[in-house]
Parts: sequence; structure tokens; C-alpha cells
Amino acid sequence: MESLGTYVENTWCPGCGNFGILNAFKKAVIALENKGISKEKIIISAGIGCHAKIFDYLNLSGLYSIHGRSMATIQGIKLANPDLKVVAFAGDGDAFGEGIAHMIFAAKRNADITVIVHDNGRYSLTTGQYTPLTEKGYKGPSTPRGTVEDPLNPLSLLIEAGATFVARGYSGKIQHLTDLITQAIEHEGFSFINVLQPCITYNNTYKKYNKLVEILDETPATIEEAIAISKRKDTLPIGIIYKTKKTSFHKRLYGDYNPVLNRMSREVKLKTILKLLK
Ligand SMILES: Cc1ncc(C[n+]2csc(CCOP(=O)(O)OP(=O)(O)O)c2C)c(N)n1
Ligand code: SF4
Repeated sequence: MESLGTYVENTWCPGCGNFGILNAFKKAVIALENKGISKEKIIISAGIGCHAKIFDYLNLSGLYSIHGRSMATIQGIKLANPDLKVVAFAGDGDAFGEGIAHMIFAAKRNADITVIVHDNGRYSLTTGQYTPLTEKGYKGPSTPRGTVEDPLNPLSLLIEAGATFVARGYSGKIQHLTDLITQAIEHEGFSFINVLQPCITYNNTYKKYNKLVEILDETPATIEEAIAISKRKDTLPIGIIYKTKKTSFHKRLYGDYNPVLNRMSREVKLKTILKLLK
């Protein structure tokens, strides 16, 4: 675990759910290394927000992206070198506000990426404004009289969009979350984990989640059942909610070709250009 940490000072509020996600992710990287996937092959990206600081706290290669764009950044990395396992961290504001088009299209084309959403139901870094996942009626800095909108359901939305691995985790159940992250990264195709993440400063949901979270015994067999489970409000089921097999985007695009490993030498490139120019 220690070799996965960095020298960067951790500035998350003590008790923040992001600590559980960081620990689960480190444990998942170790589990993947034990299965033969070296950490040099695991590449990360993040948006901007409290969640995104995870990028600074992990000793892994990657590219720190901008708000709402970590899903696009990581797709580019995967397309350049499909041998890599790529993971984007996003906030719920990040992924379902400015980044929603990237989420939907990554799911639609079954891009072989993993997206981990730190769902704290708020734009926390910017002091608690409502996000597309915030509950109706929430009074915050941008909605002093309460939001009048219904929240999106991230799970059913991405199942419908074409995601082939959709899960919900809880930062308070670290071993369970570790297993979900490990399986999501191993999955070929678009994998998405919506992690229930209490923000103790702007949305302290620990009590609610400890009461309502329930581990799913098994993955629902049909898409209809998966959508029904995603929409449950009496409990919050965690686990893999939907999983199916479909050829991923880069395989459809160029089969087993790898643009980085099969790169043309400079000489061949020049000859090809000259031929085209003639
Ligand atoms: C392109 C762009 N748009 C907006 C912002 C402002 N901004 C920075 S962090 C943030 C909110 C982050 O909220 P969320 O993604 O939910 O993450 P959290 O802080 O809750 O982890 C916003 C709106 C920005 N930095 N860049
Ligand atoms: S503001 Fe909320 S999400 Fe951000 S570090 Fe503090 S507890 Fe965590």
C-alpha cells in the first residue's frame, strides 16, 4: 500500500468518504498486481473537485484532466495504447453536469474504460452547490429556496446508454468496494461504479447510508431487473447491478492493432508521406 502513496499532503476533511475510495483503490491495484496486471499498466485521470485530489495521492501514471473531461482524456489514452487499463475518477457534478455527454457517449460506444464516480451529491470543492444528482428541495448556496428539479438516476441512465458493467459501491464498505473496482478494471468494455461518498462538510450521509445500504446477493439476470434495482429507494443495493458482454470500441475500430506498439518507424512514415504526395 505504501508504495502507492505520494509525498503530497492530504487536504480532504477528516472523515471524508474519499478516504475509503482511496484505500479501496490502492487495495484493488494490489489485487490486480497479484493477478498479473502490473501497476505500470494502470493509468489514471481525474476531473477537478475534491474527488480529483485522489490523482495527487496515488503513485500511478496518468493525466490530471479538467472538470468534466477525465472520461474523454482517458478514452484518448486507451485508444492510443489499448494494452493499458485506464481509470477516470469523477465527481457527481463533474460526470453528470459538464461531463455528461462524455459519460453517455463512452457508454454508447462501450469504450474500454473504468469510471469511478465519487457521488457526494454536491459540488463540494466549490462549497456545496446542487448537482444533477442532488435530492429535490436541497437548500444550498445556488438554491437558497431549495432545488425544484428531480435528480438523475446515474445507474439506470448508463445502463440505458449502453454501459456493459454498472455497479454501486459505498465508501464505508472498503473490502466490498475493492472487489468492485478490481472487477470493473478487469472488465472489457465500459465499466462504471457509482460510489456513495459522504461529504461530512456539505452532505453528511453516513447515518442514511449505514441504514439503507444493502449488499446485493447476485447480479440481476436481466436488464429490466437491473433497472428496477437501480431505482429502488427503500434500500440502496450495492454490488454489480448490470453486466453484459459486447465488443469494445477500440476492438471494433481496429481489432488487435496498437497504435503505440505498432508505430511506423520514421523512415517508413516519411516514405509513406512521399508516396502520398506524388
Ligand atoms: C471547466 C470548468 N468548469 C467549472 C469549474 C469549476 N469547478 C471546479 S470544482 C467544481 C465542482 C466539483 O464538484 P464535483 O465534480 O461534484 O466534485 P467534488 O468536489 O464534489 O468532489 C467546479 C464546478 C472548473 N474548474 N472548470
Ligand atoms: S468538502 Fe466534502 S468532499 Fe470535500 S474533502 Fe471535505 S468532506 Fe470531502
